[in-house]
Amino acid sequence: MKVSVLTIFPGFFSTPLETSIVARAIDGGALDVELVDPRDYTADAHRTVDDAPFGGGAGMVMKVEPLHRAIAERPGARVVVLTPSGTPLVQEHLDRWATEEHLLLVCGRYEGIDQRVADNLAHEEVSLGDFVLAGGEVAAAAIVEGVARLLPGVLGNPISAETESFRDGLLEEPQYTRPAEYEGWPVPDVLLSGDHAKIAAWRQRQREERTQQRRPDLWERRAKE
Ligand code: JD2
Repeated sequence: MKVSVLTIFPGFFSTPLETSIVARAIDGGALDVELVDPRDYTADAHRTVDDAPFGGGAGMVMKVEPLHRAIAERPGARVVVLTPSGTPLVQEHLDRWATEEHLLLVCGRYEGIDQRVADNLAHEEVSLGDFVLAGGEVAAAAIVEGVARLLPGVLGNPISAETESFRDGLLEEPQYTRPAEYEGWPVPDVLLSGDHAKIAAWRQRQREERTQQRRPDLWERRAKE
């Protein structure tokens, strides 16, 4: 699949695109990432992408024209605007976008993007969560990575509905590796017992306890059984 990222900071994506899973997805041909700078779609000598907000107020707003031109040049793409006012991002978004031929992520800066972009040019507005960033780039990088790992052939073995975290609405169990004791901090005895039924039961109990304690919202809506 192709992912186009509209950003005035294309350099922000250098390391994320050259690292680990995303780099492998690109090298293997499963993923093509195109960085698009809205400044290349401006018509004035200063390559202006922002302007003062109508109605007054602090800061600047991303202009509609450069974003419109950049989006219009990529017809057929699923257009997603990153904004703190969007629907909170969940795994189902990534599952769906990983099946698209072309995803277009629109990153704002300043105080945000002229609302006419989302209202007339985009399919959805999403947020990374209830905290404030300085722009959409971190969210776009998170989406690229989350989608890349779902593409066929990118991970060693396919992600199954049974094993993937969040699919059944429970958090993952804790993981440990050698040494069995470090600085007096032991690995839970059960994991060294070799009793696979007992280990599976312990892991399930850990997942349930963690979810109840940390994510009461998930616990109430978990997949029962
Ligand atoms: C963004 C800004 C509005 C204050 C474009 C922030 C985000 N989970 C998330 N938190 N913040 C963002 C985000 C996304 C895009 C922009 N800003 C700065 N906008 C009020 C600060 C500008 C996501 N996704």
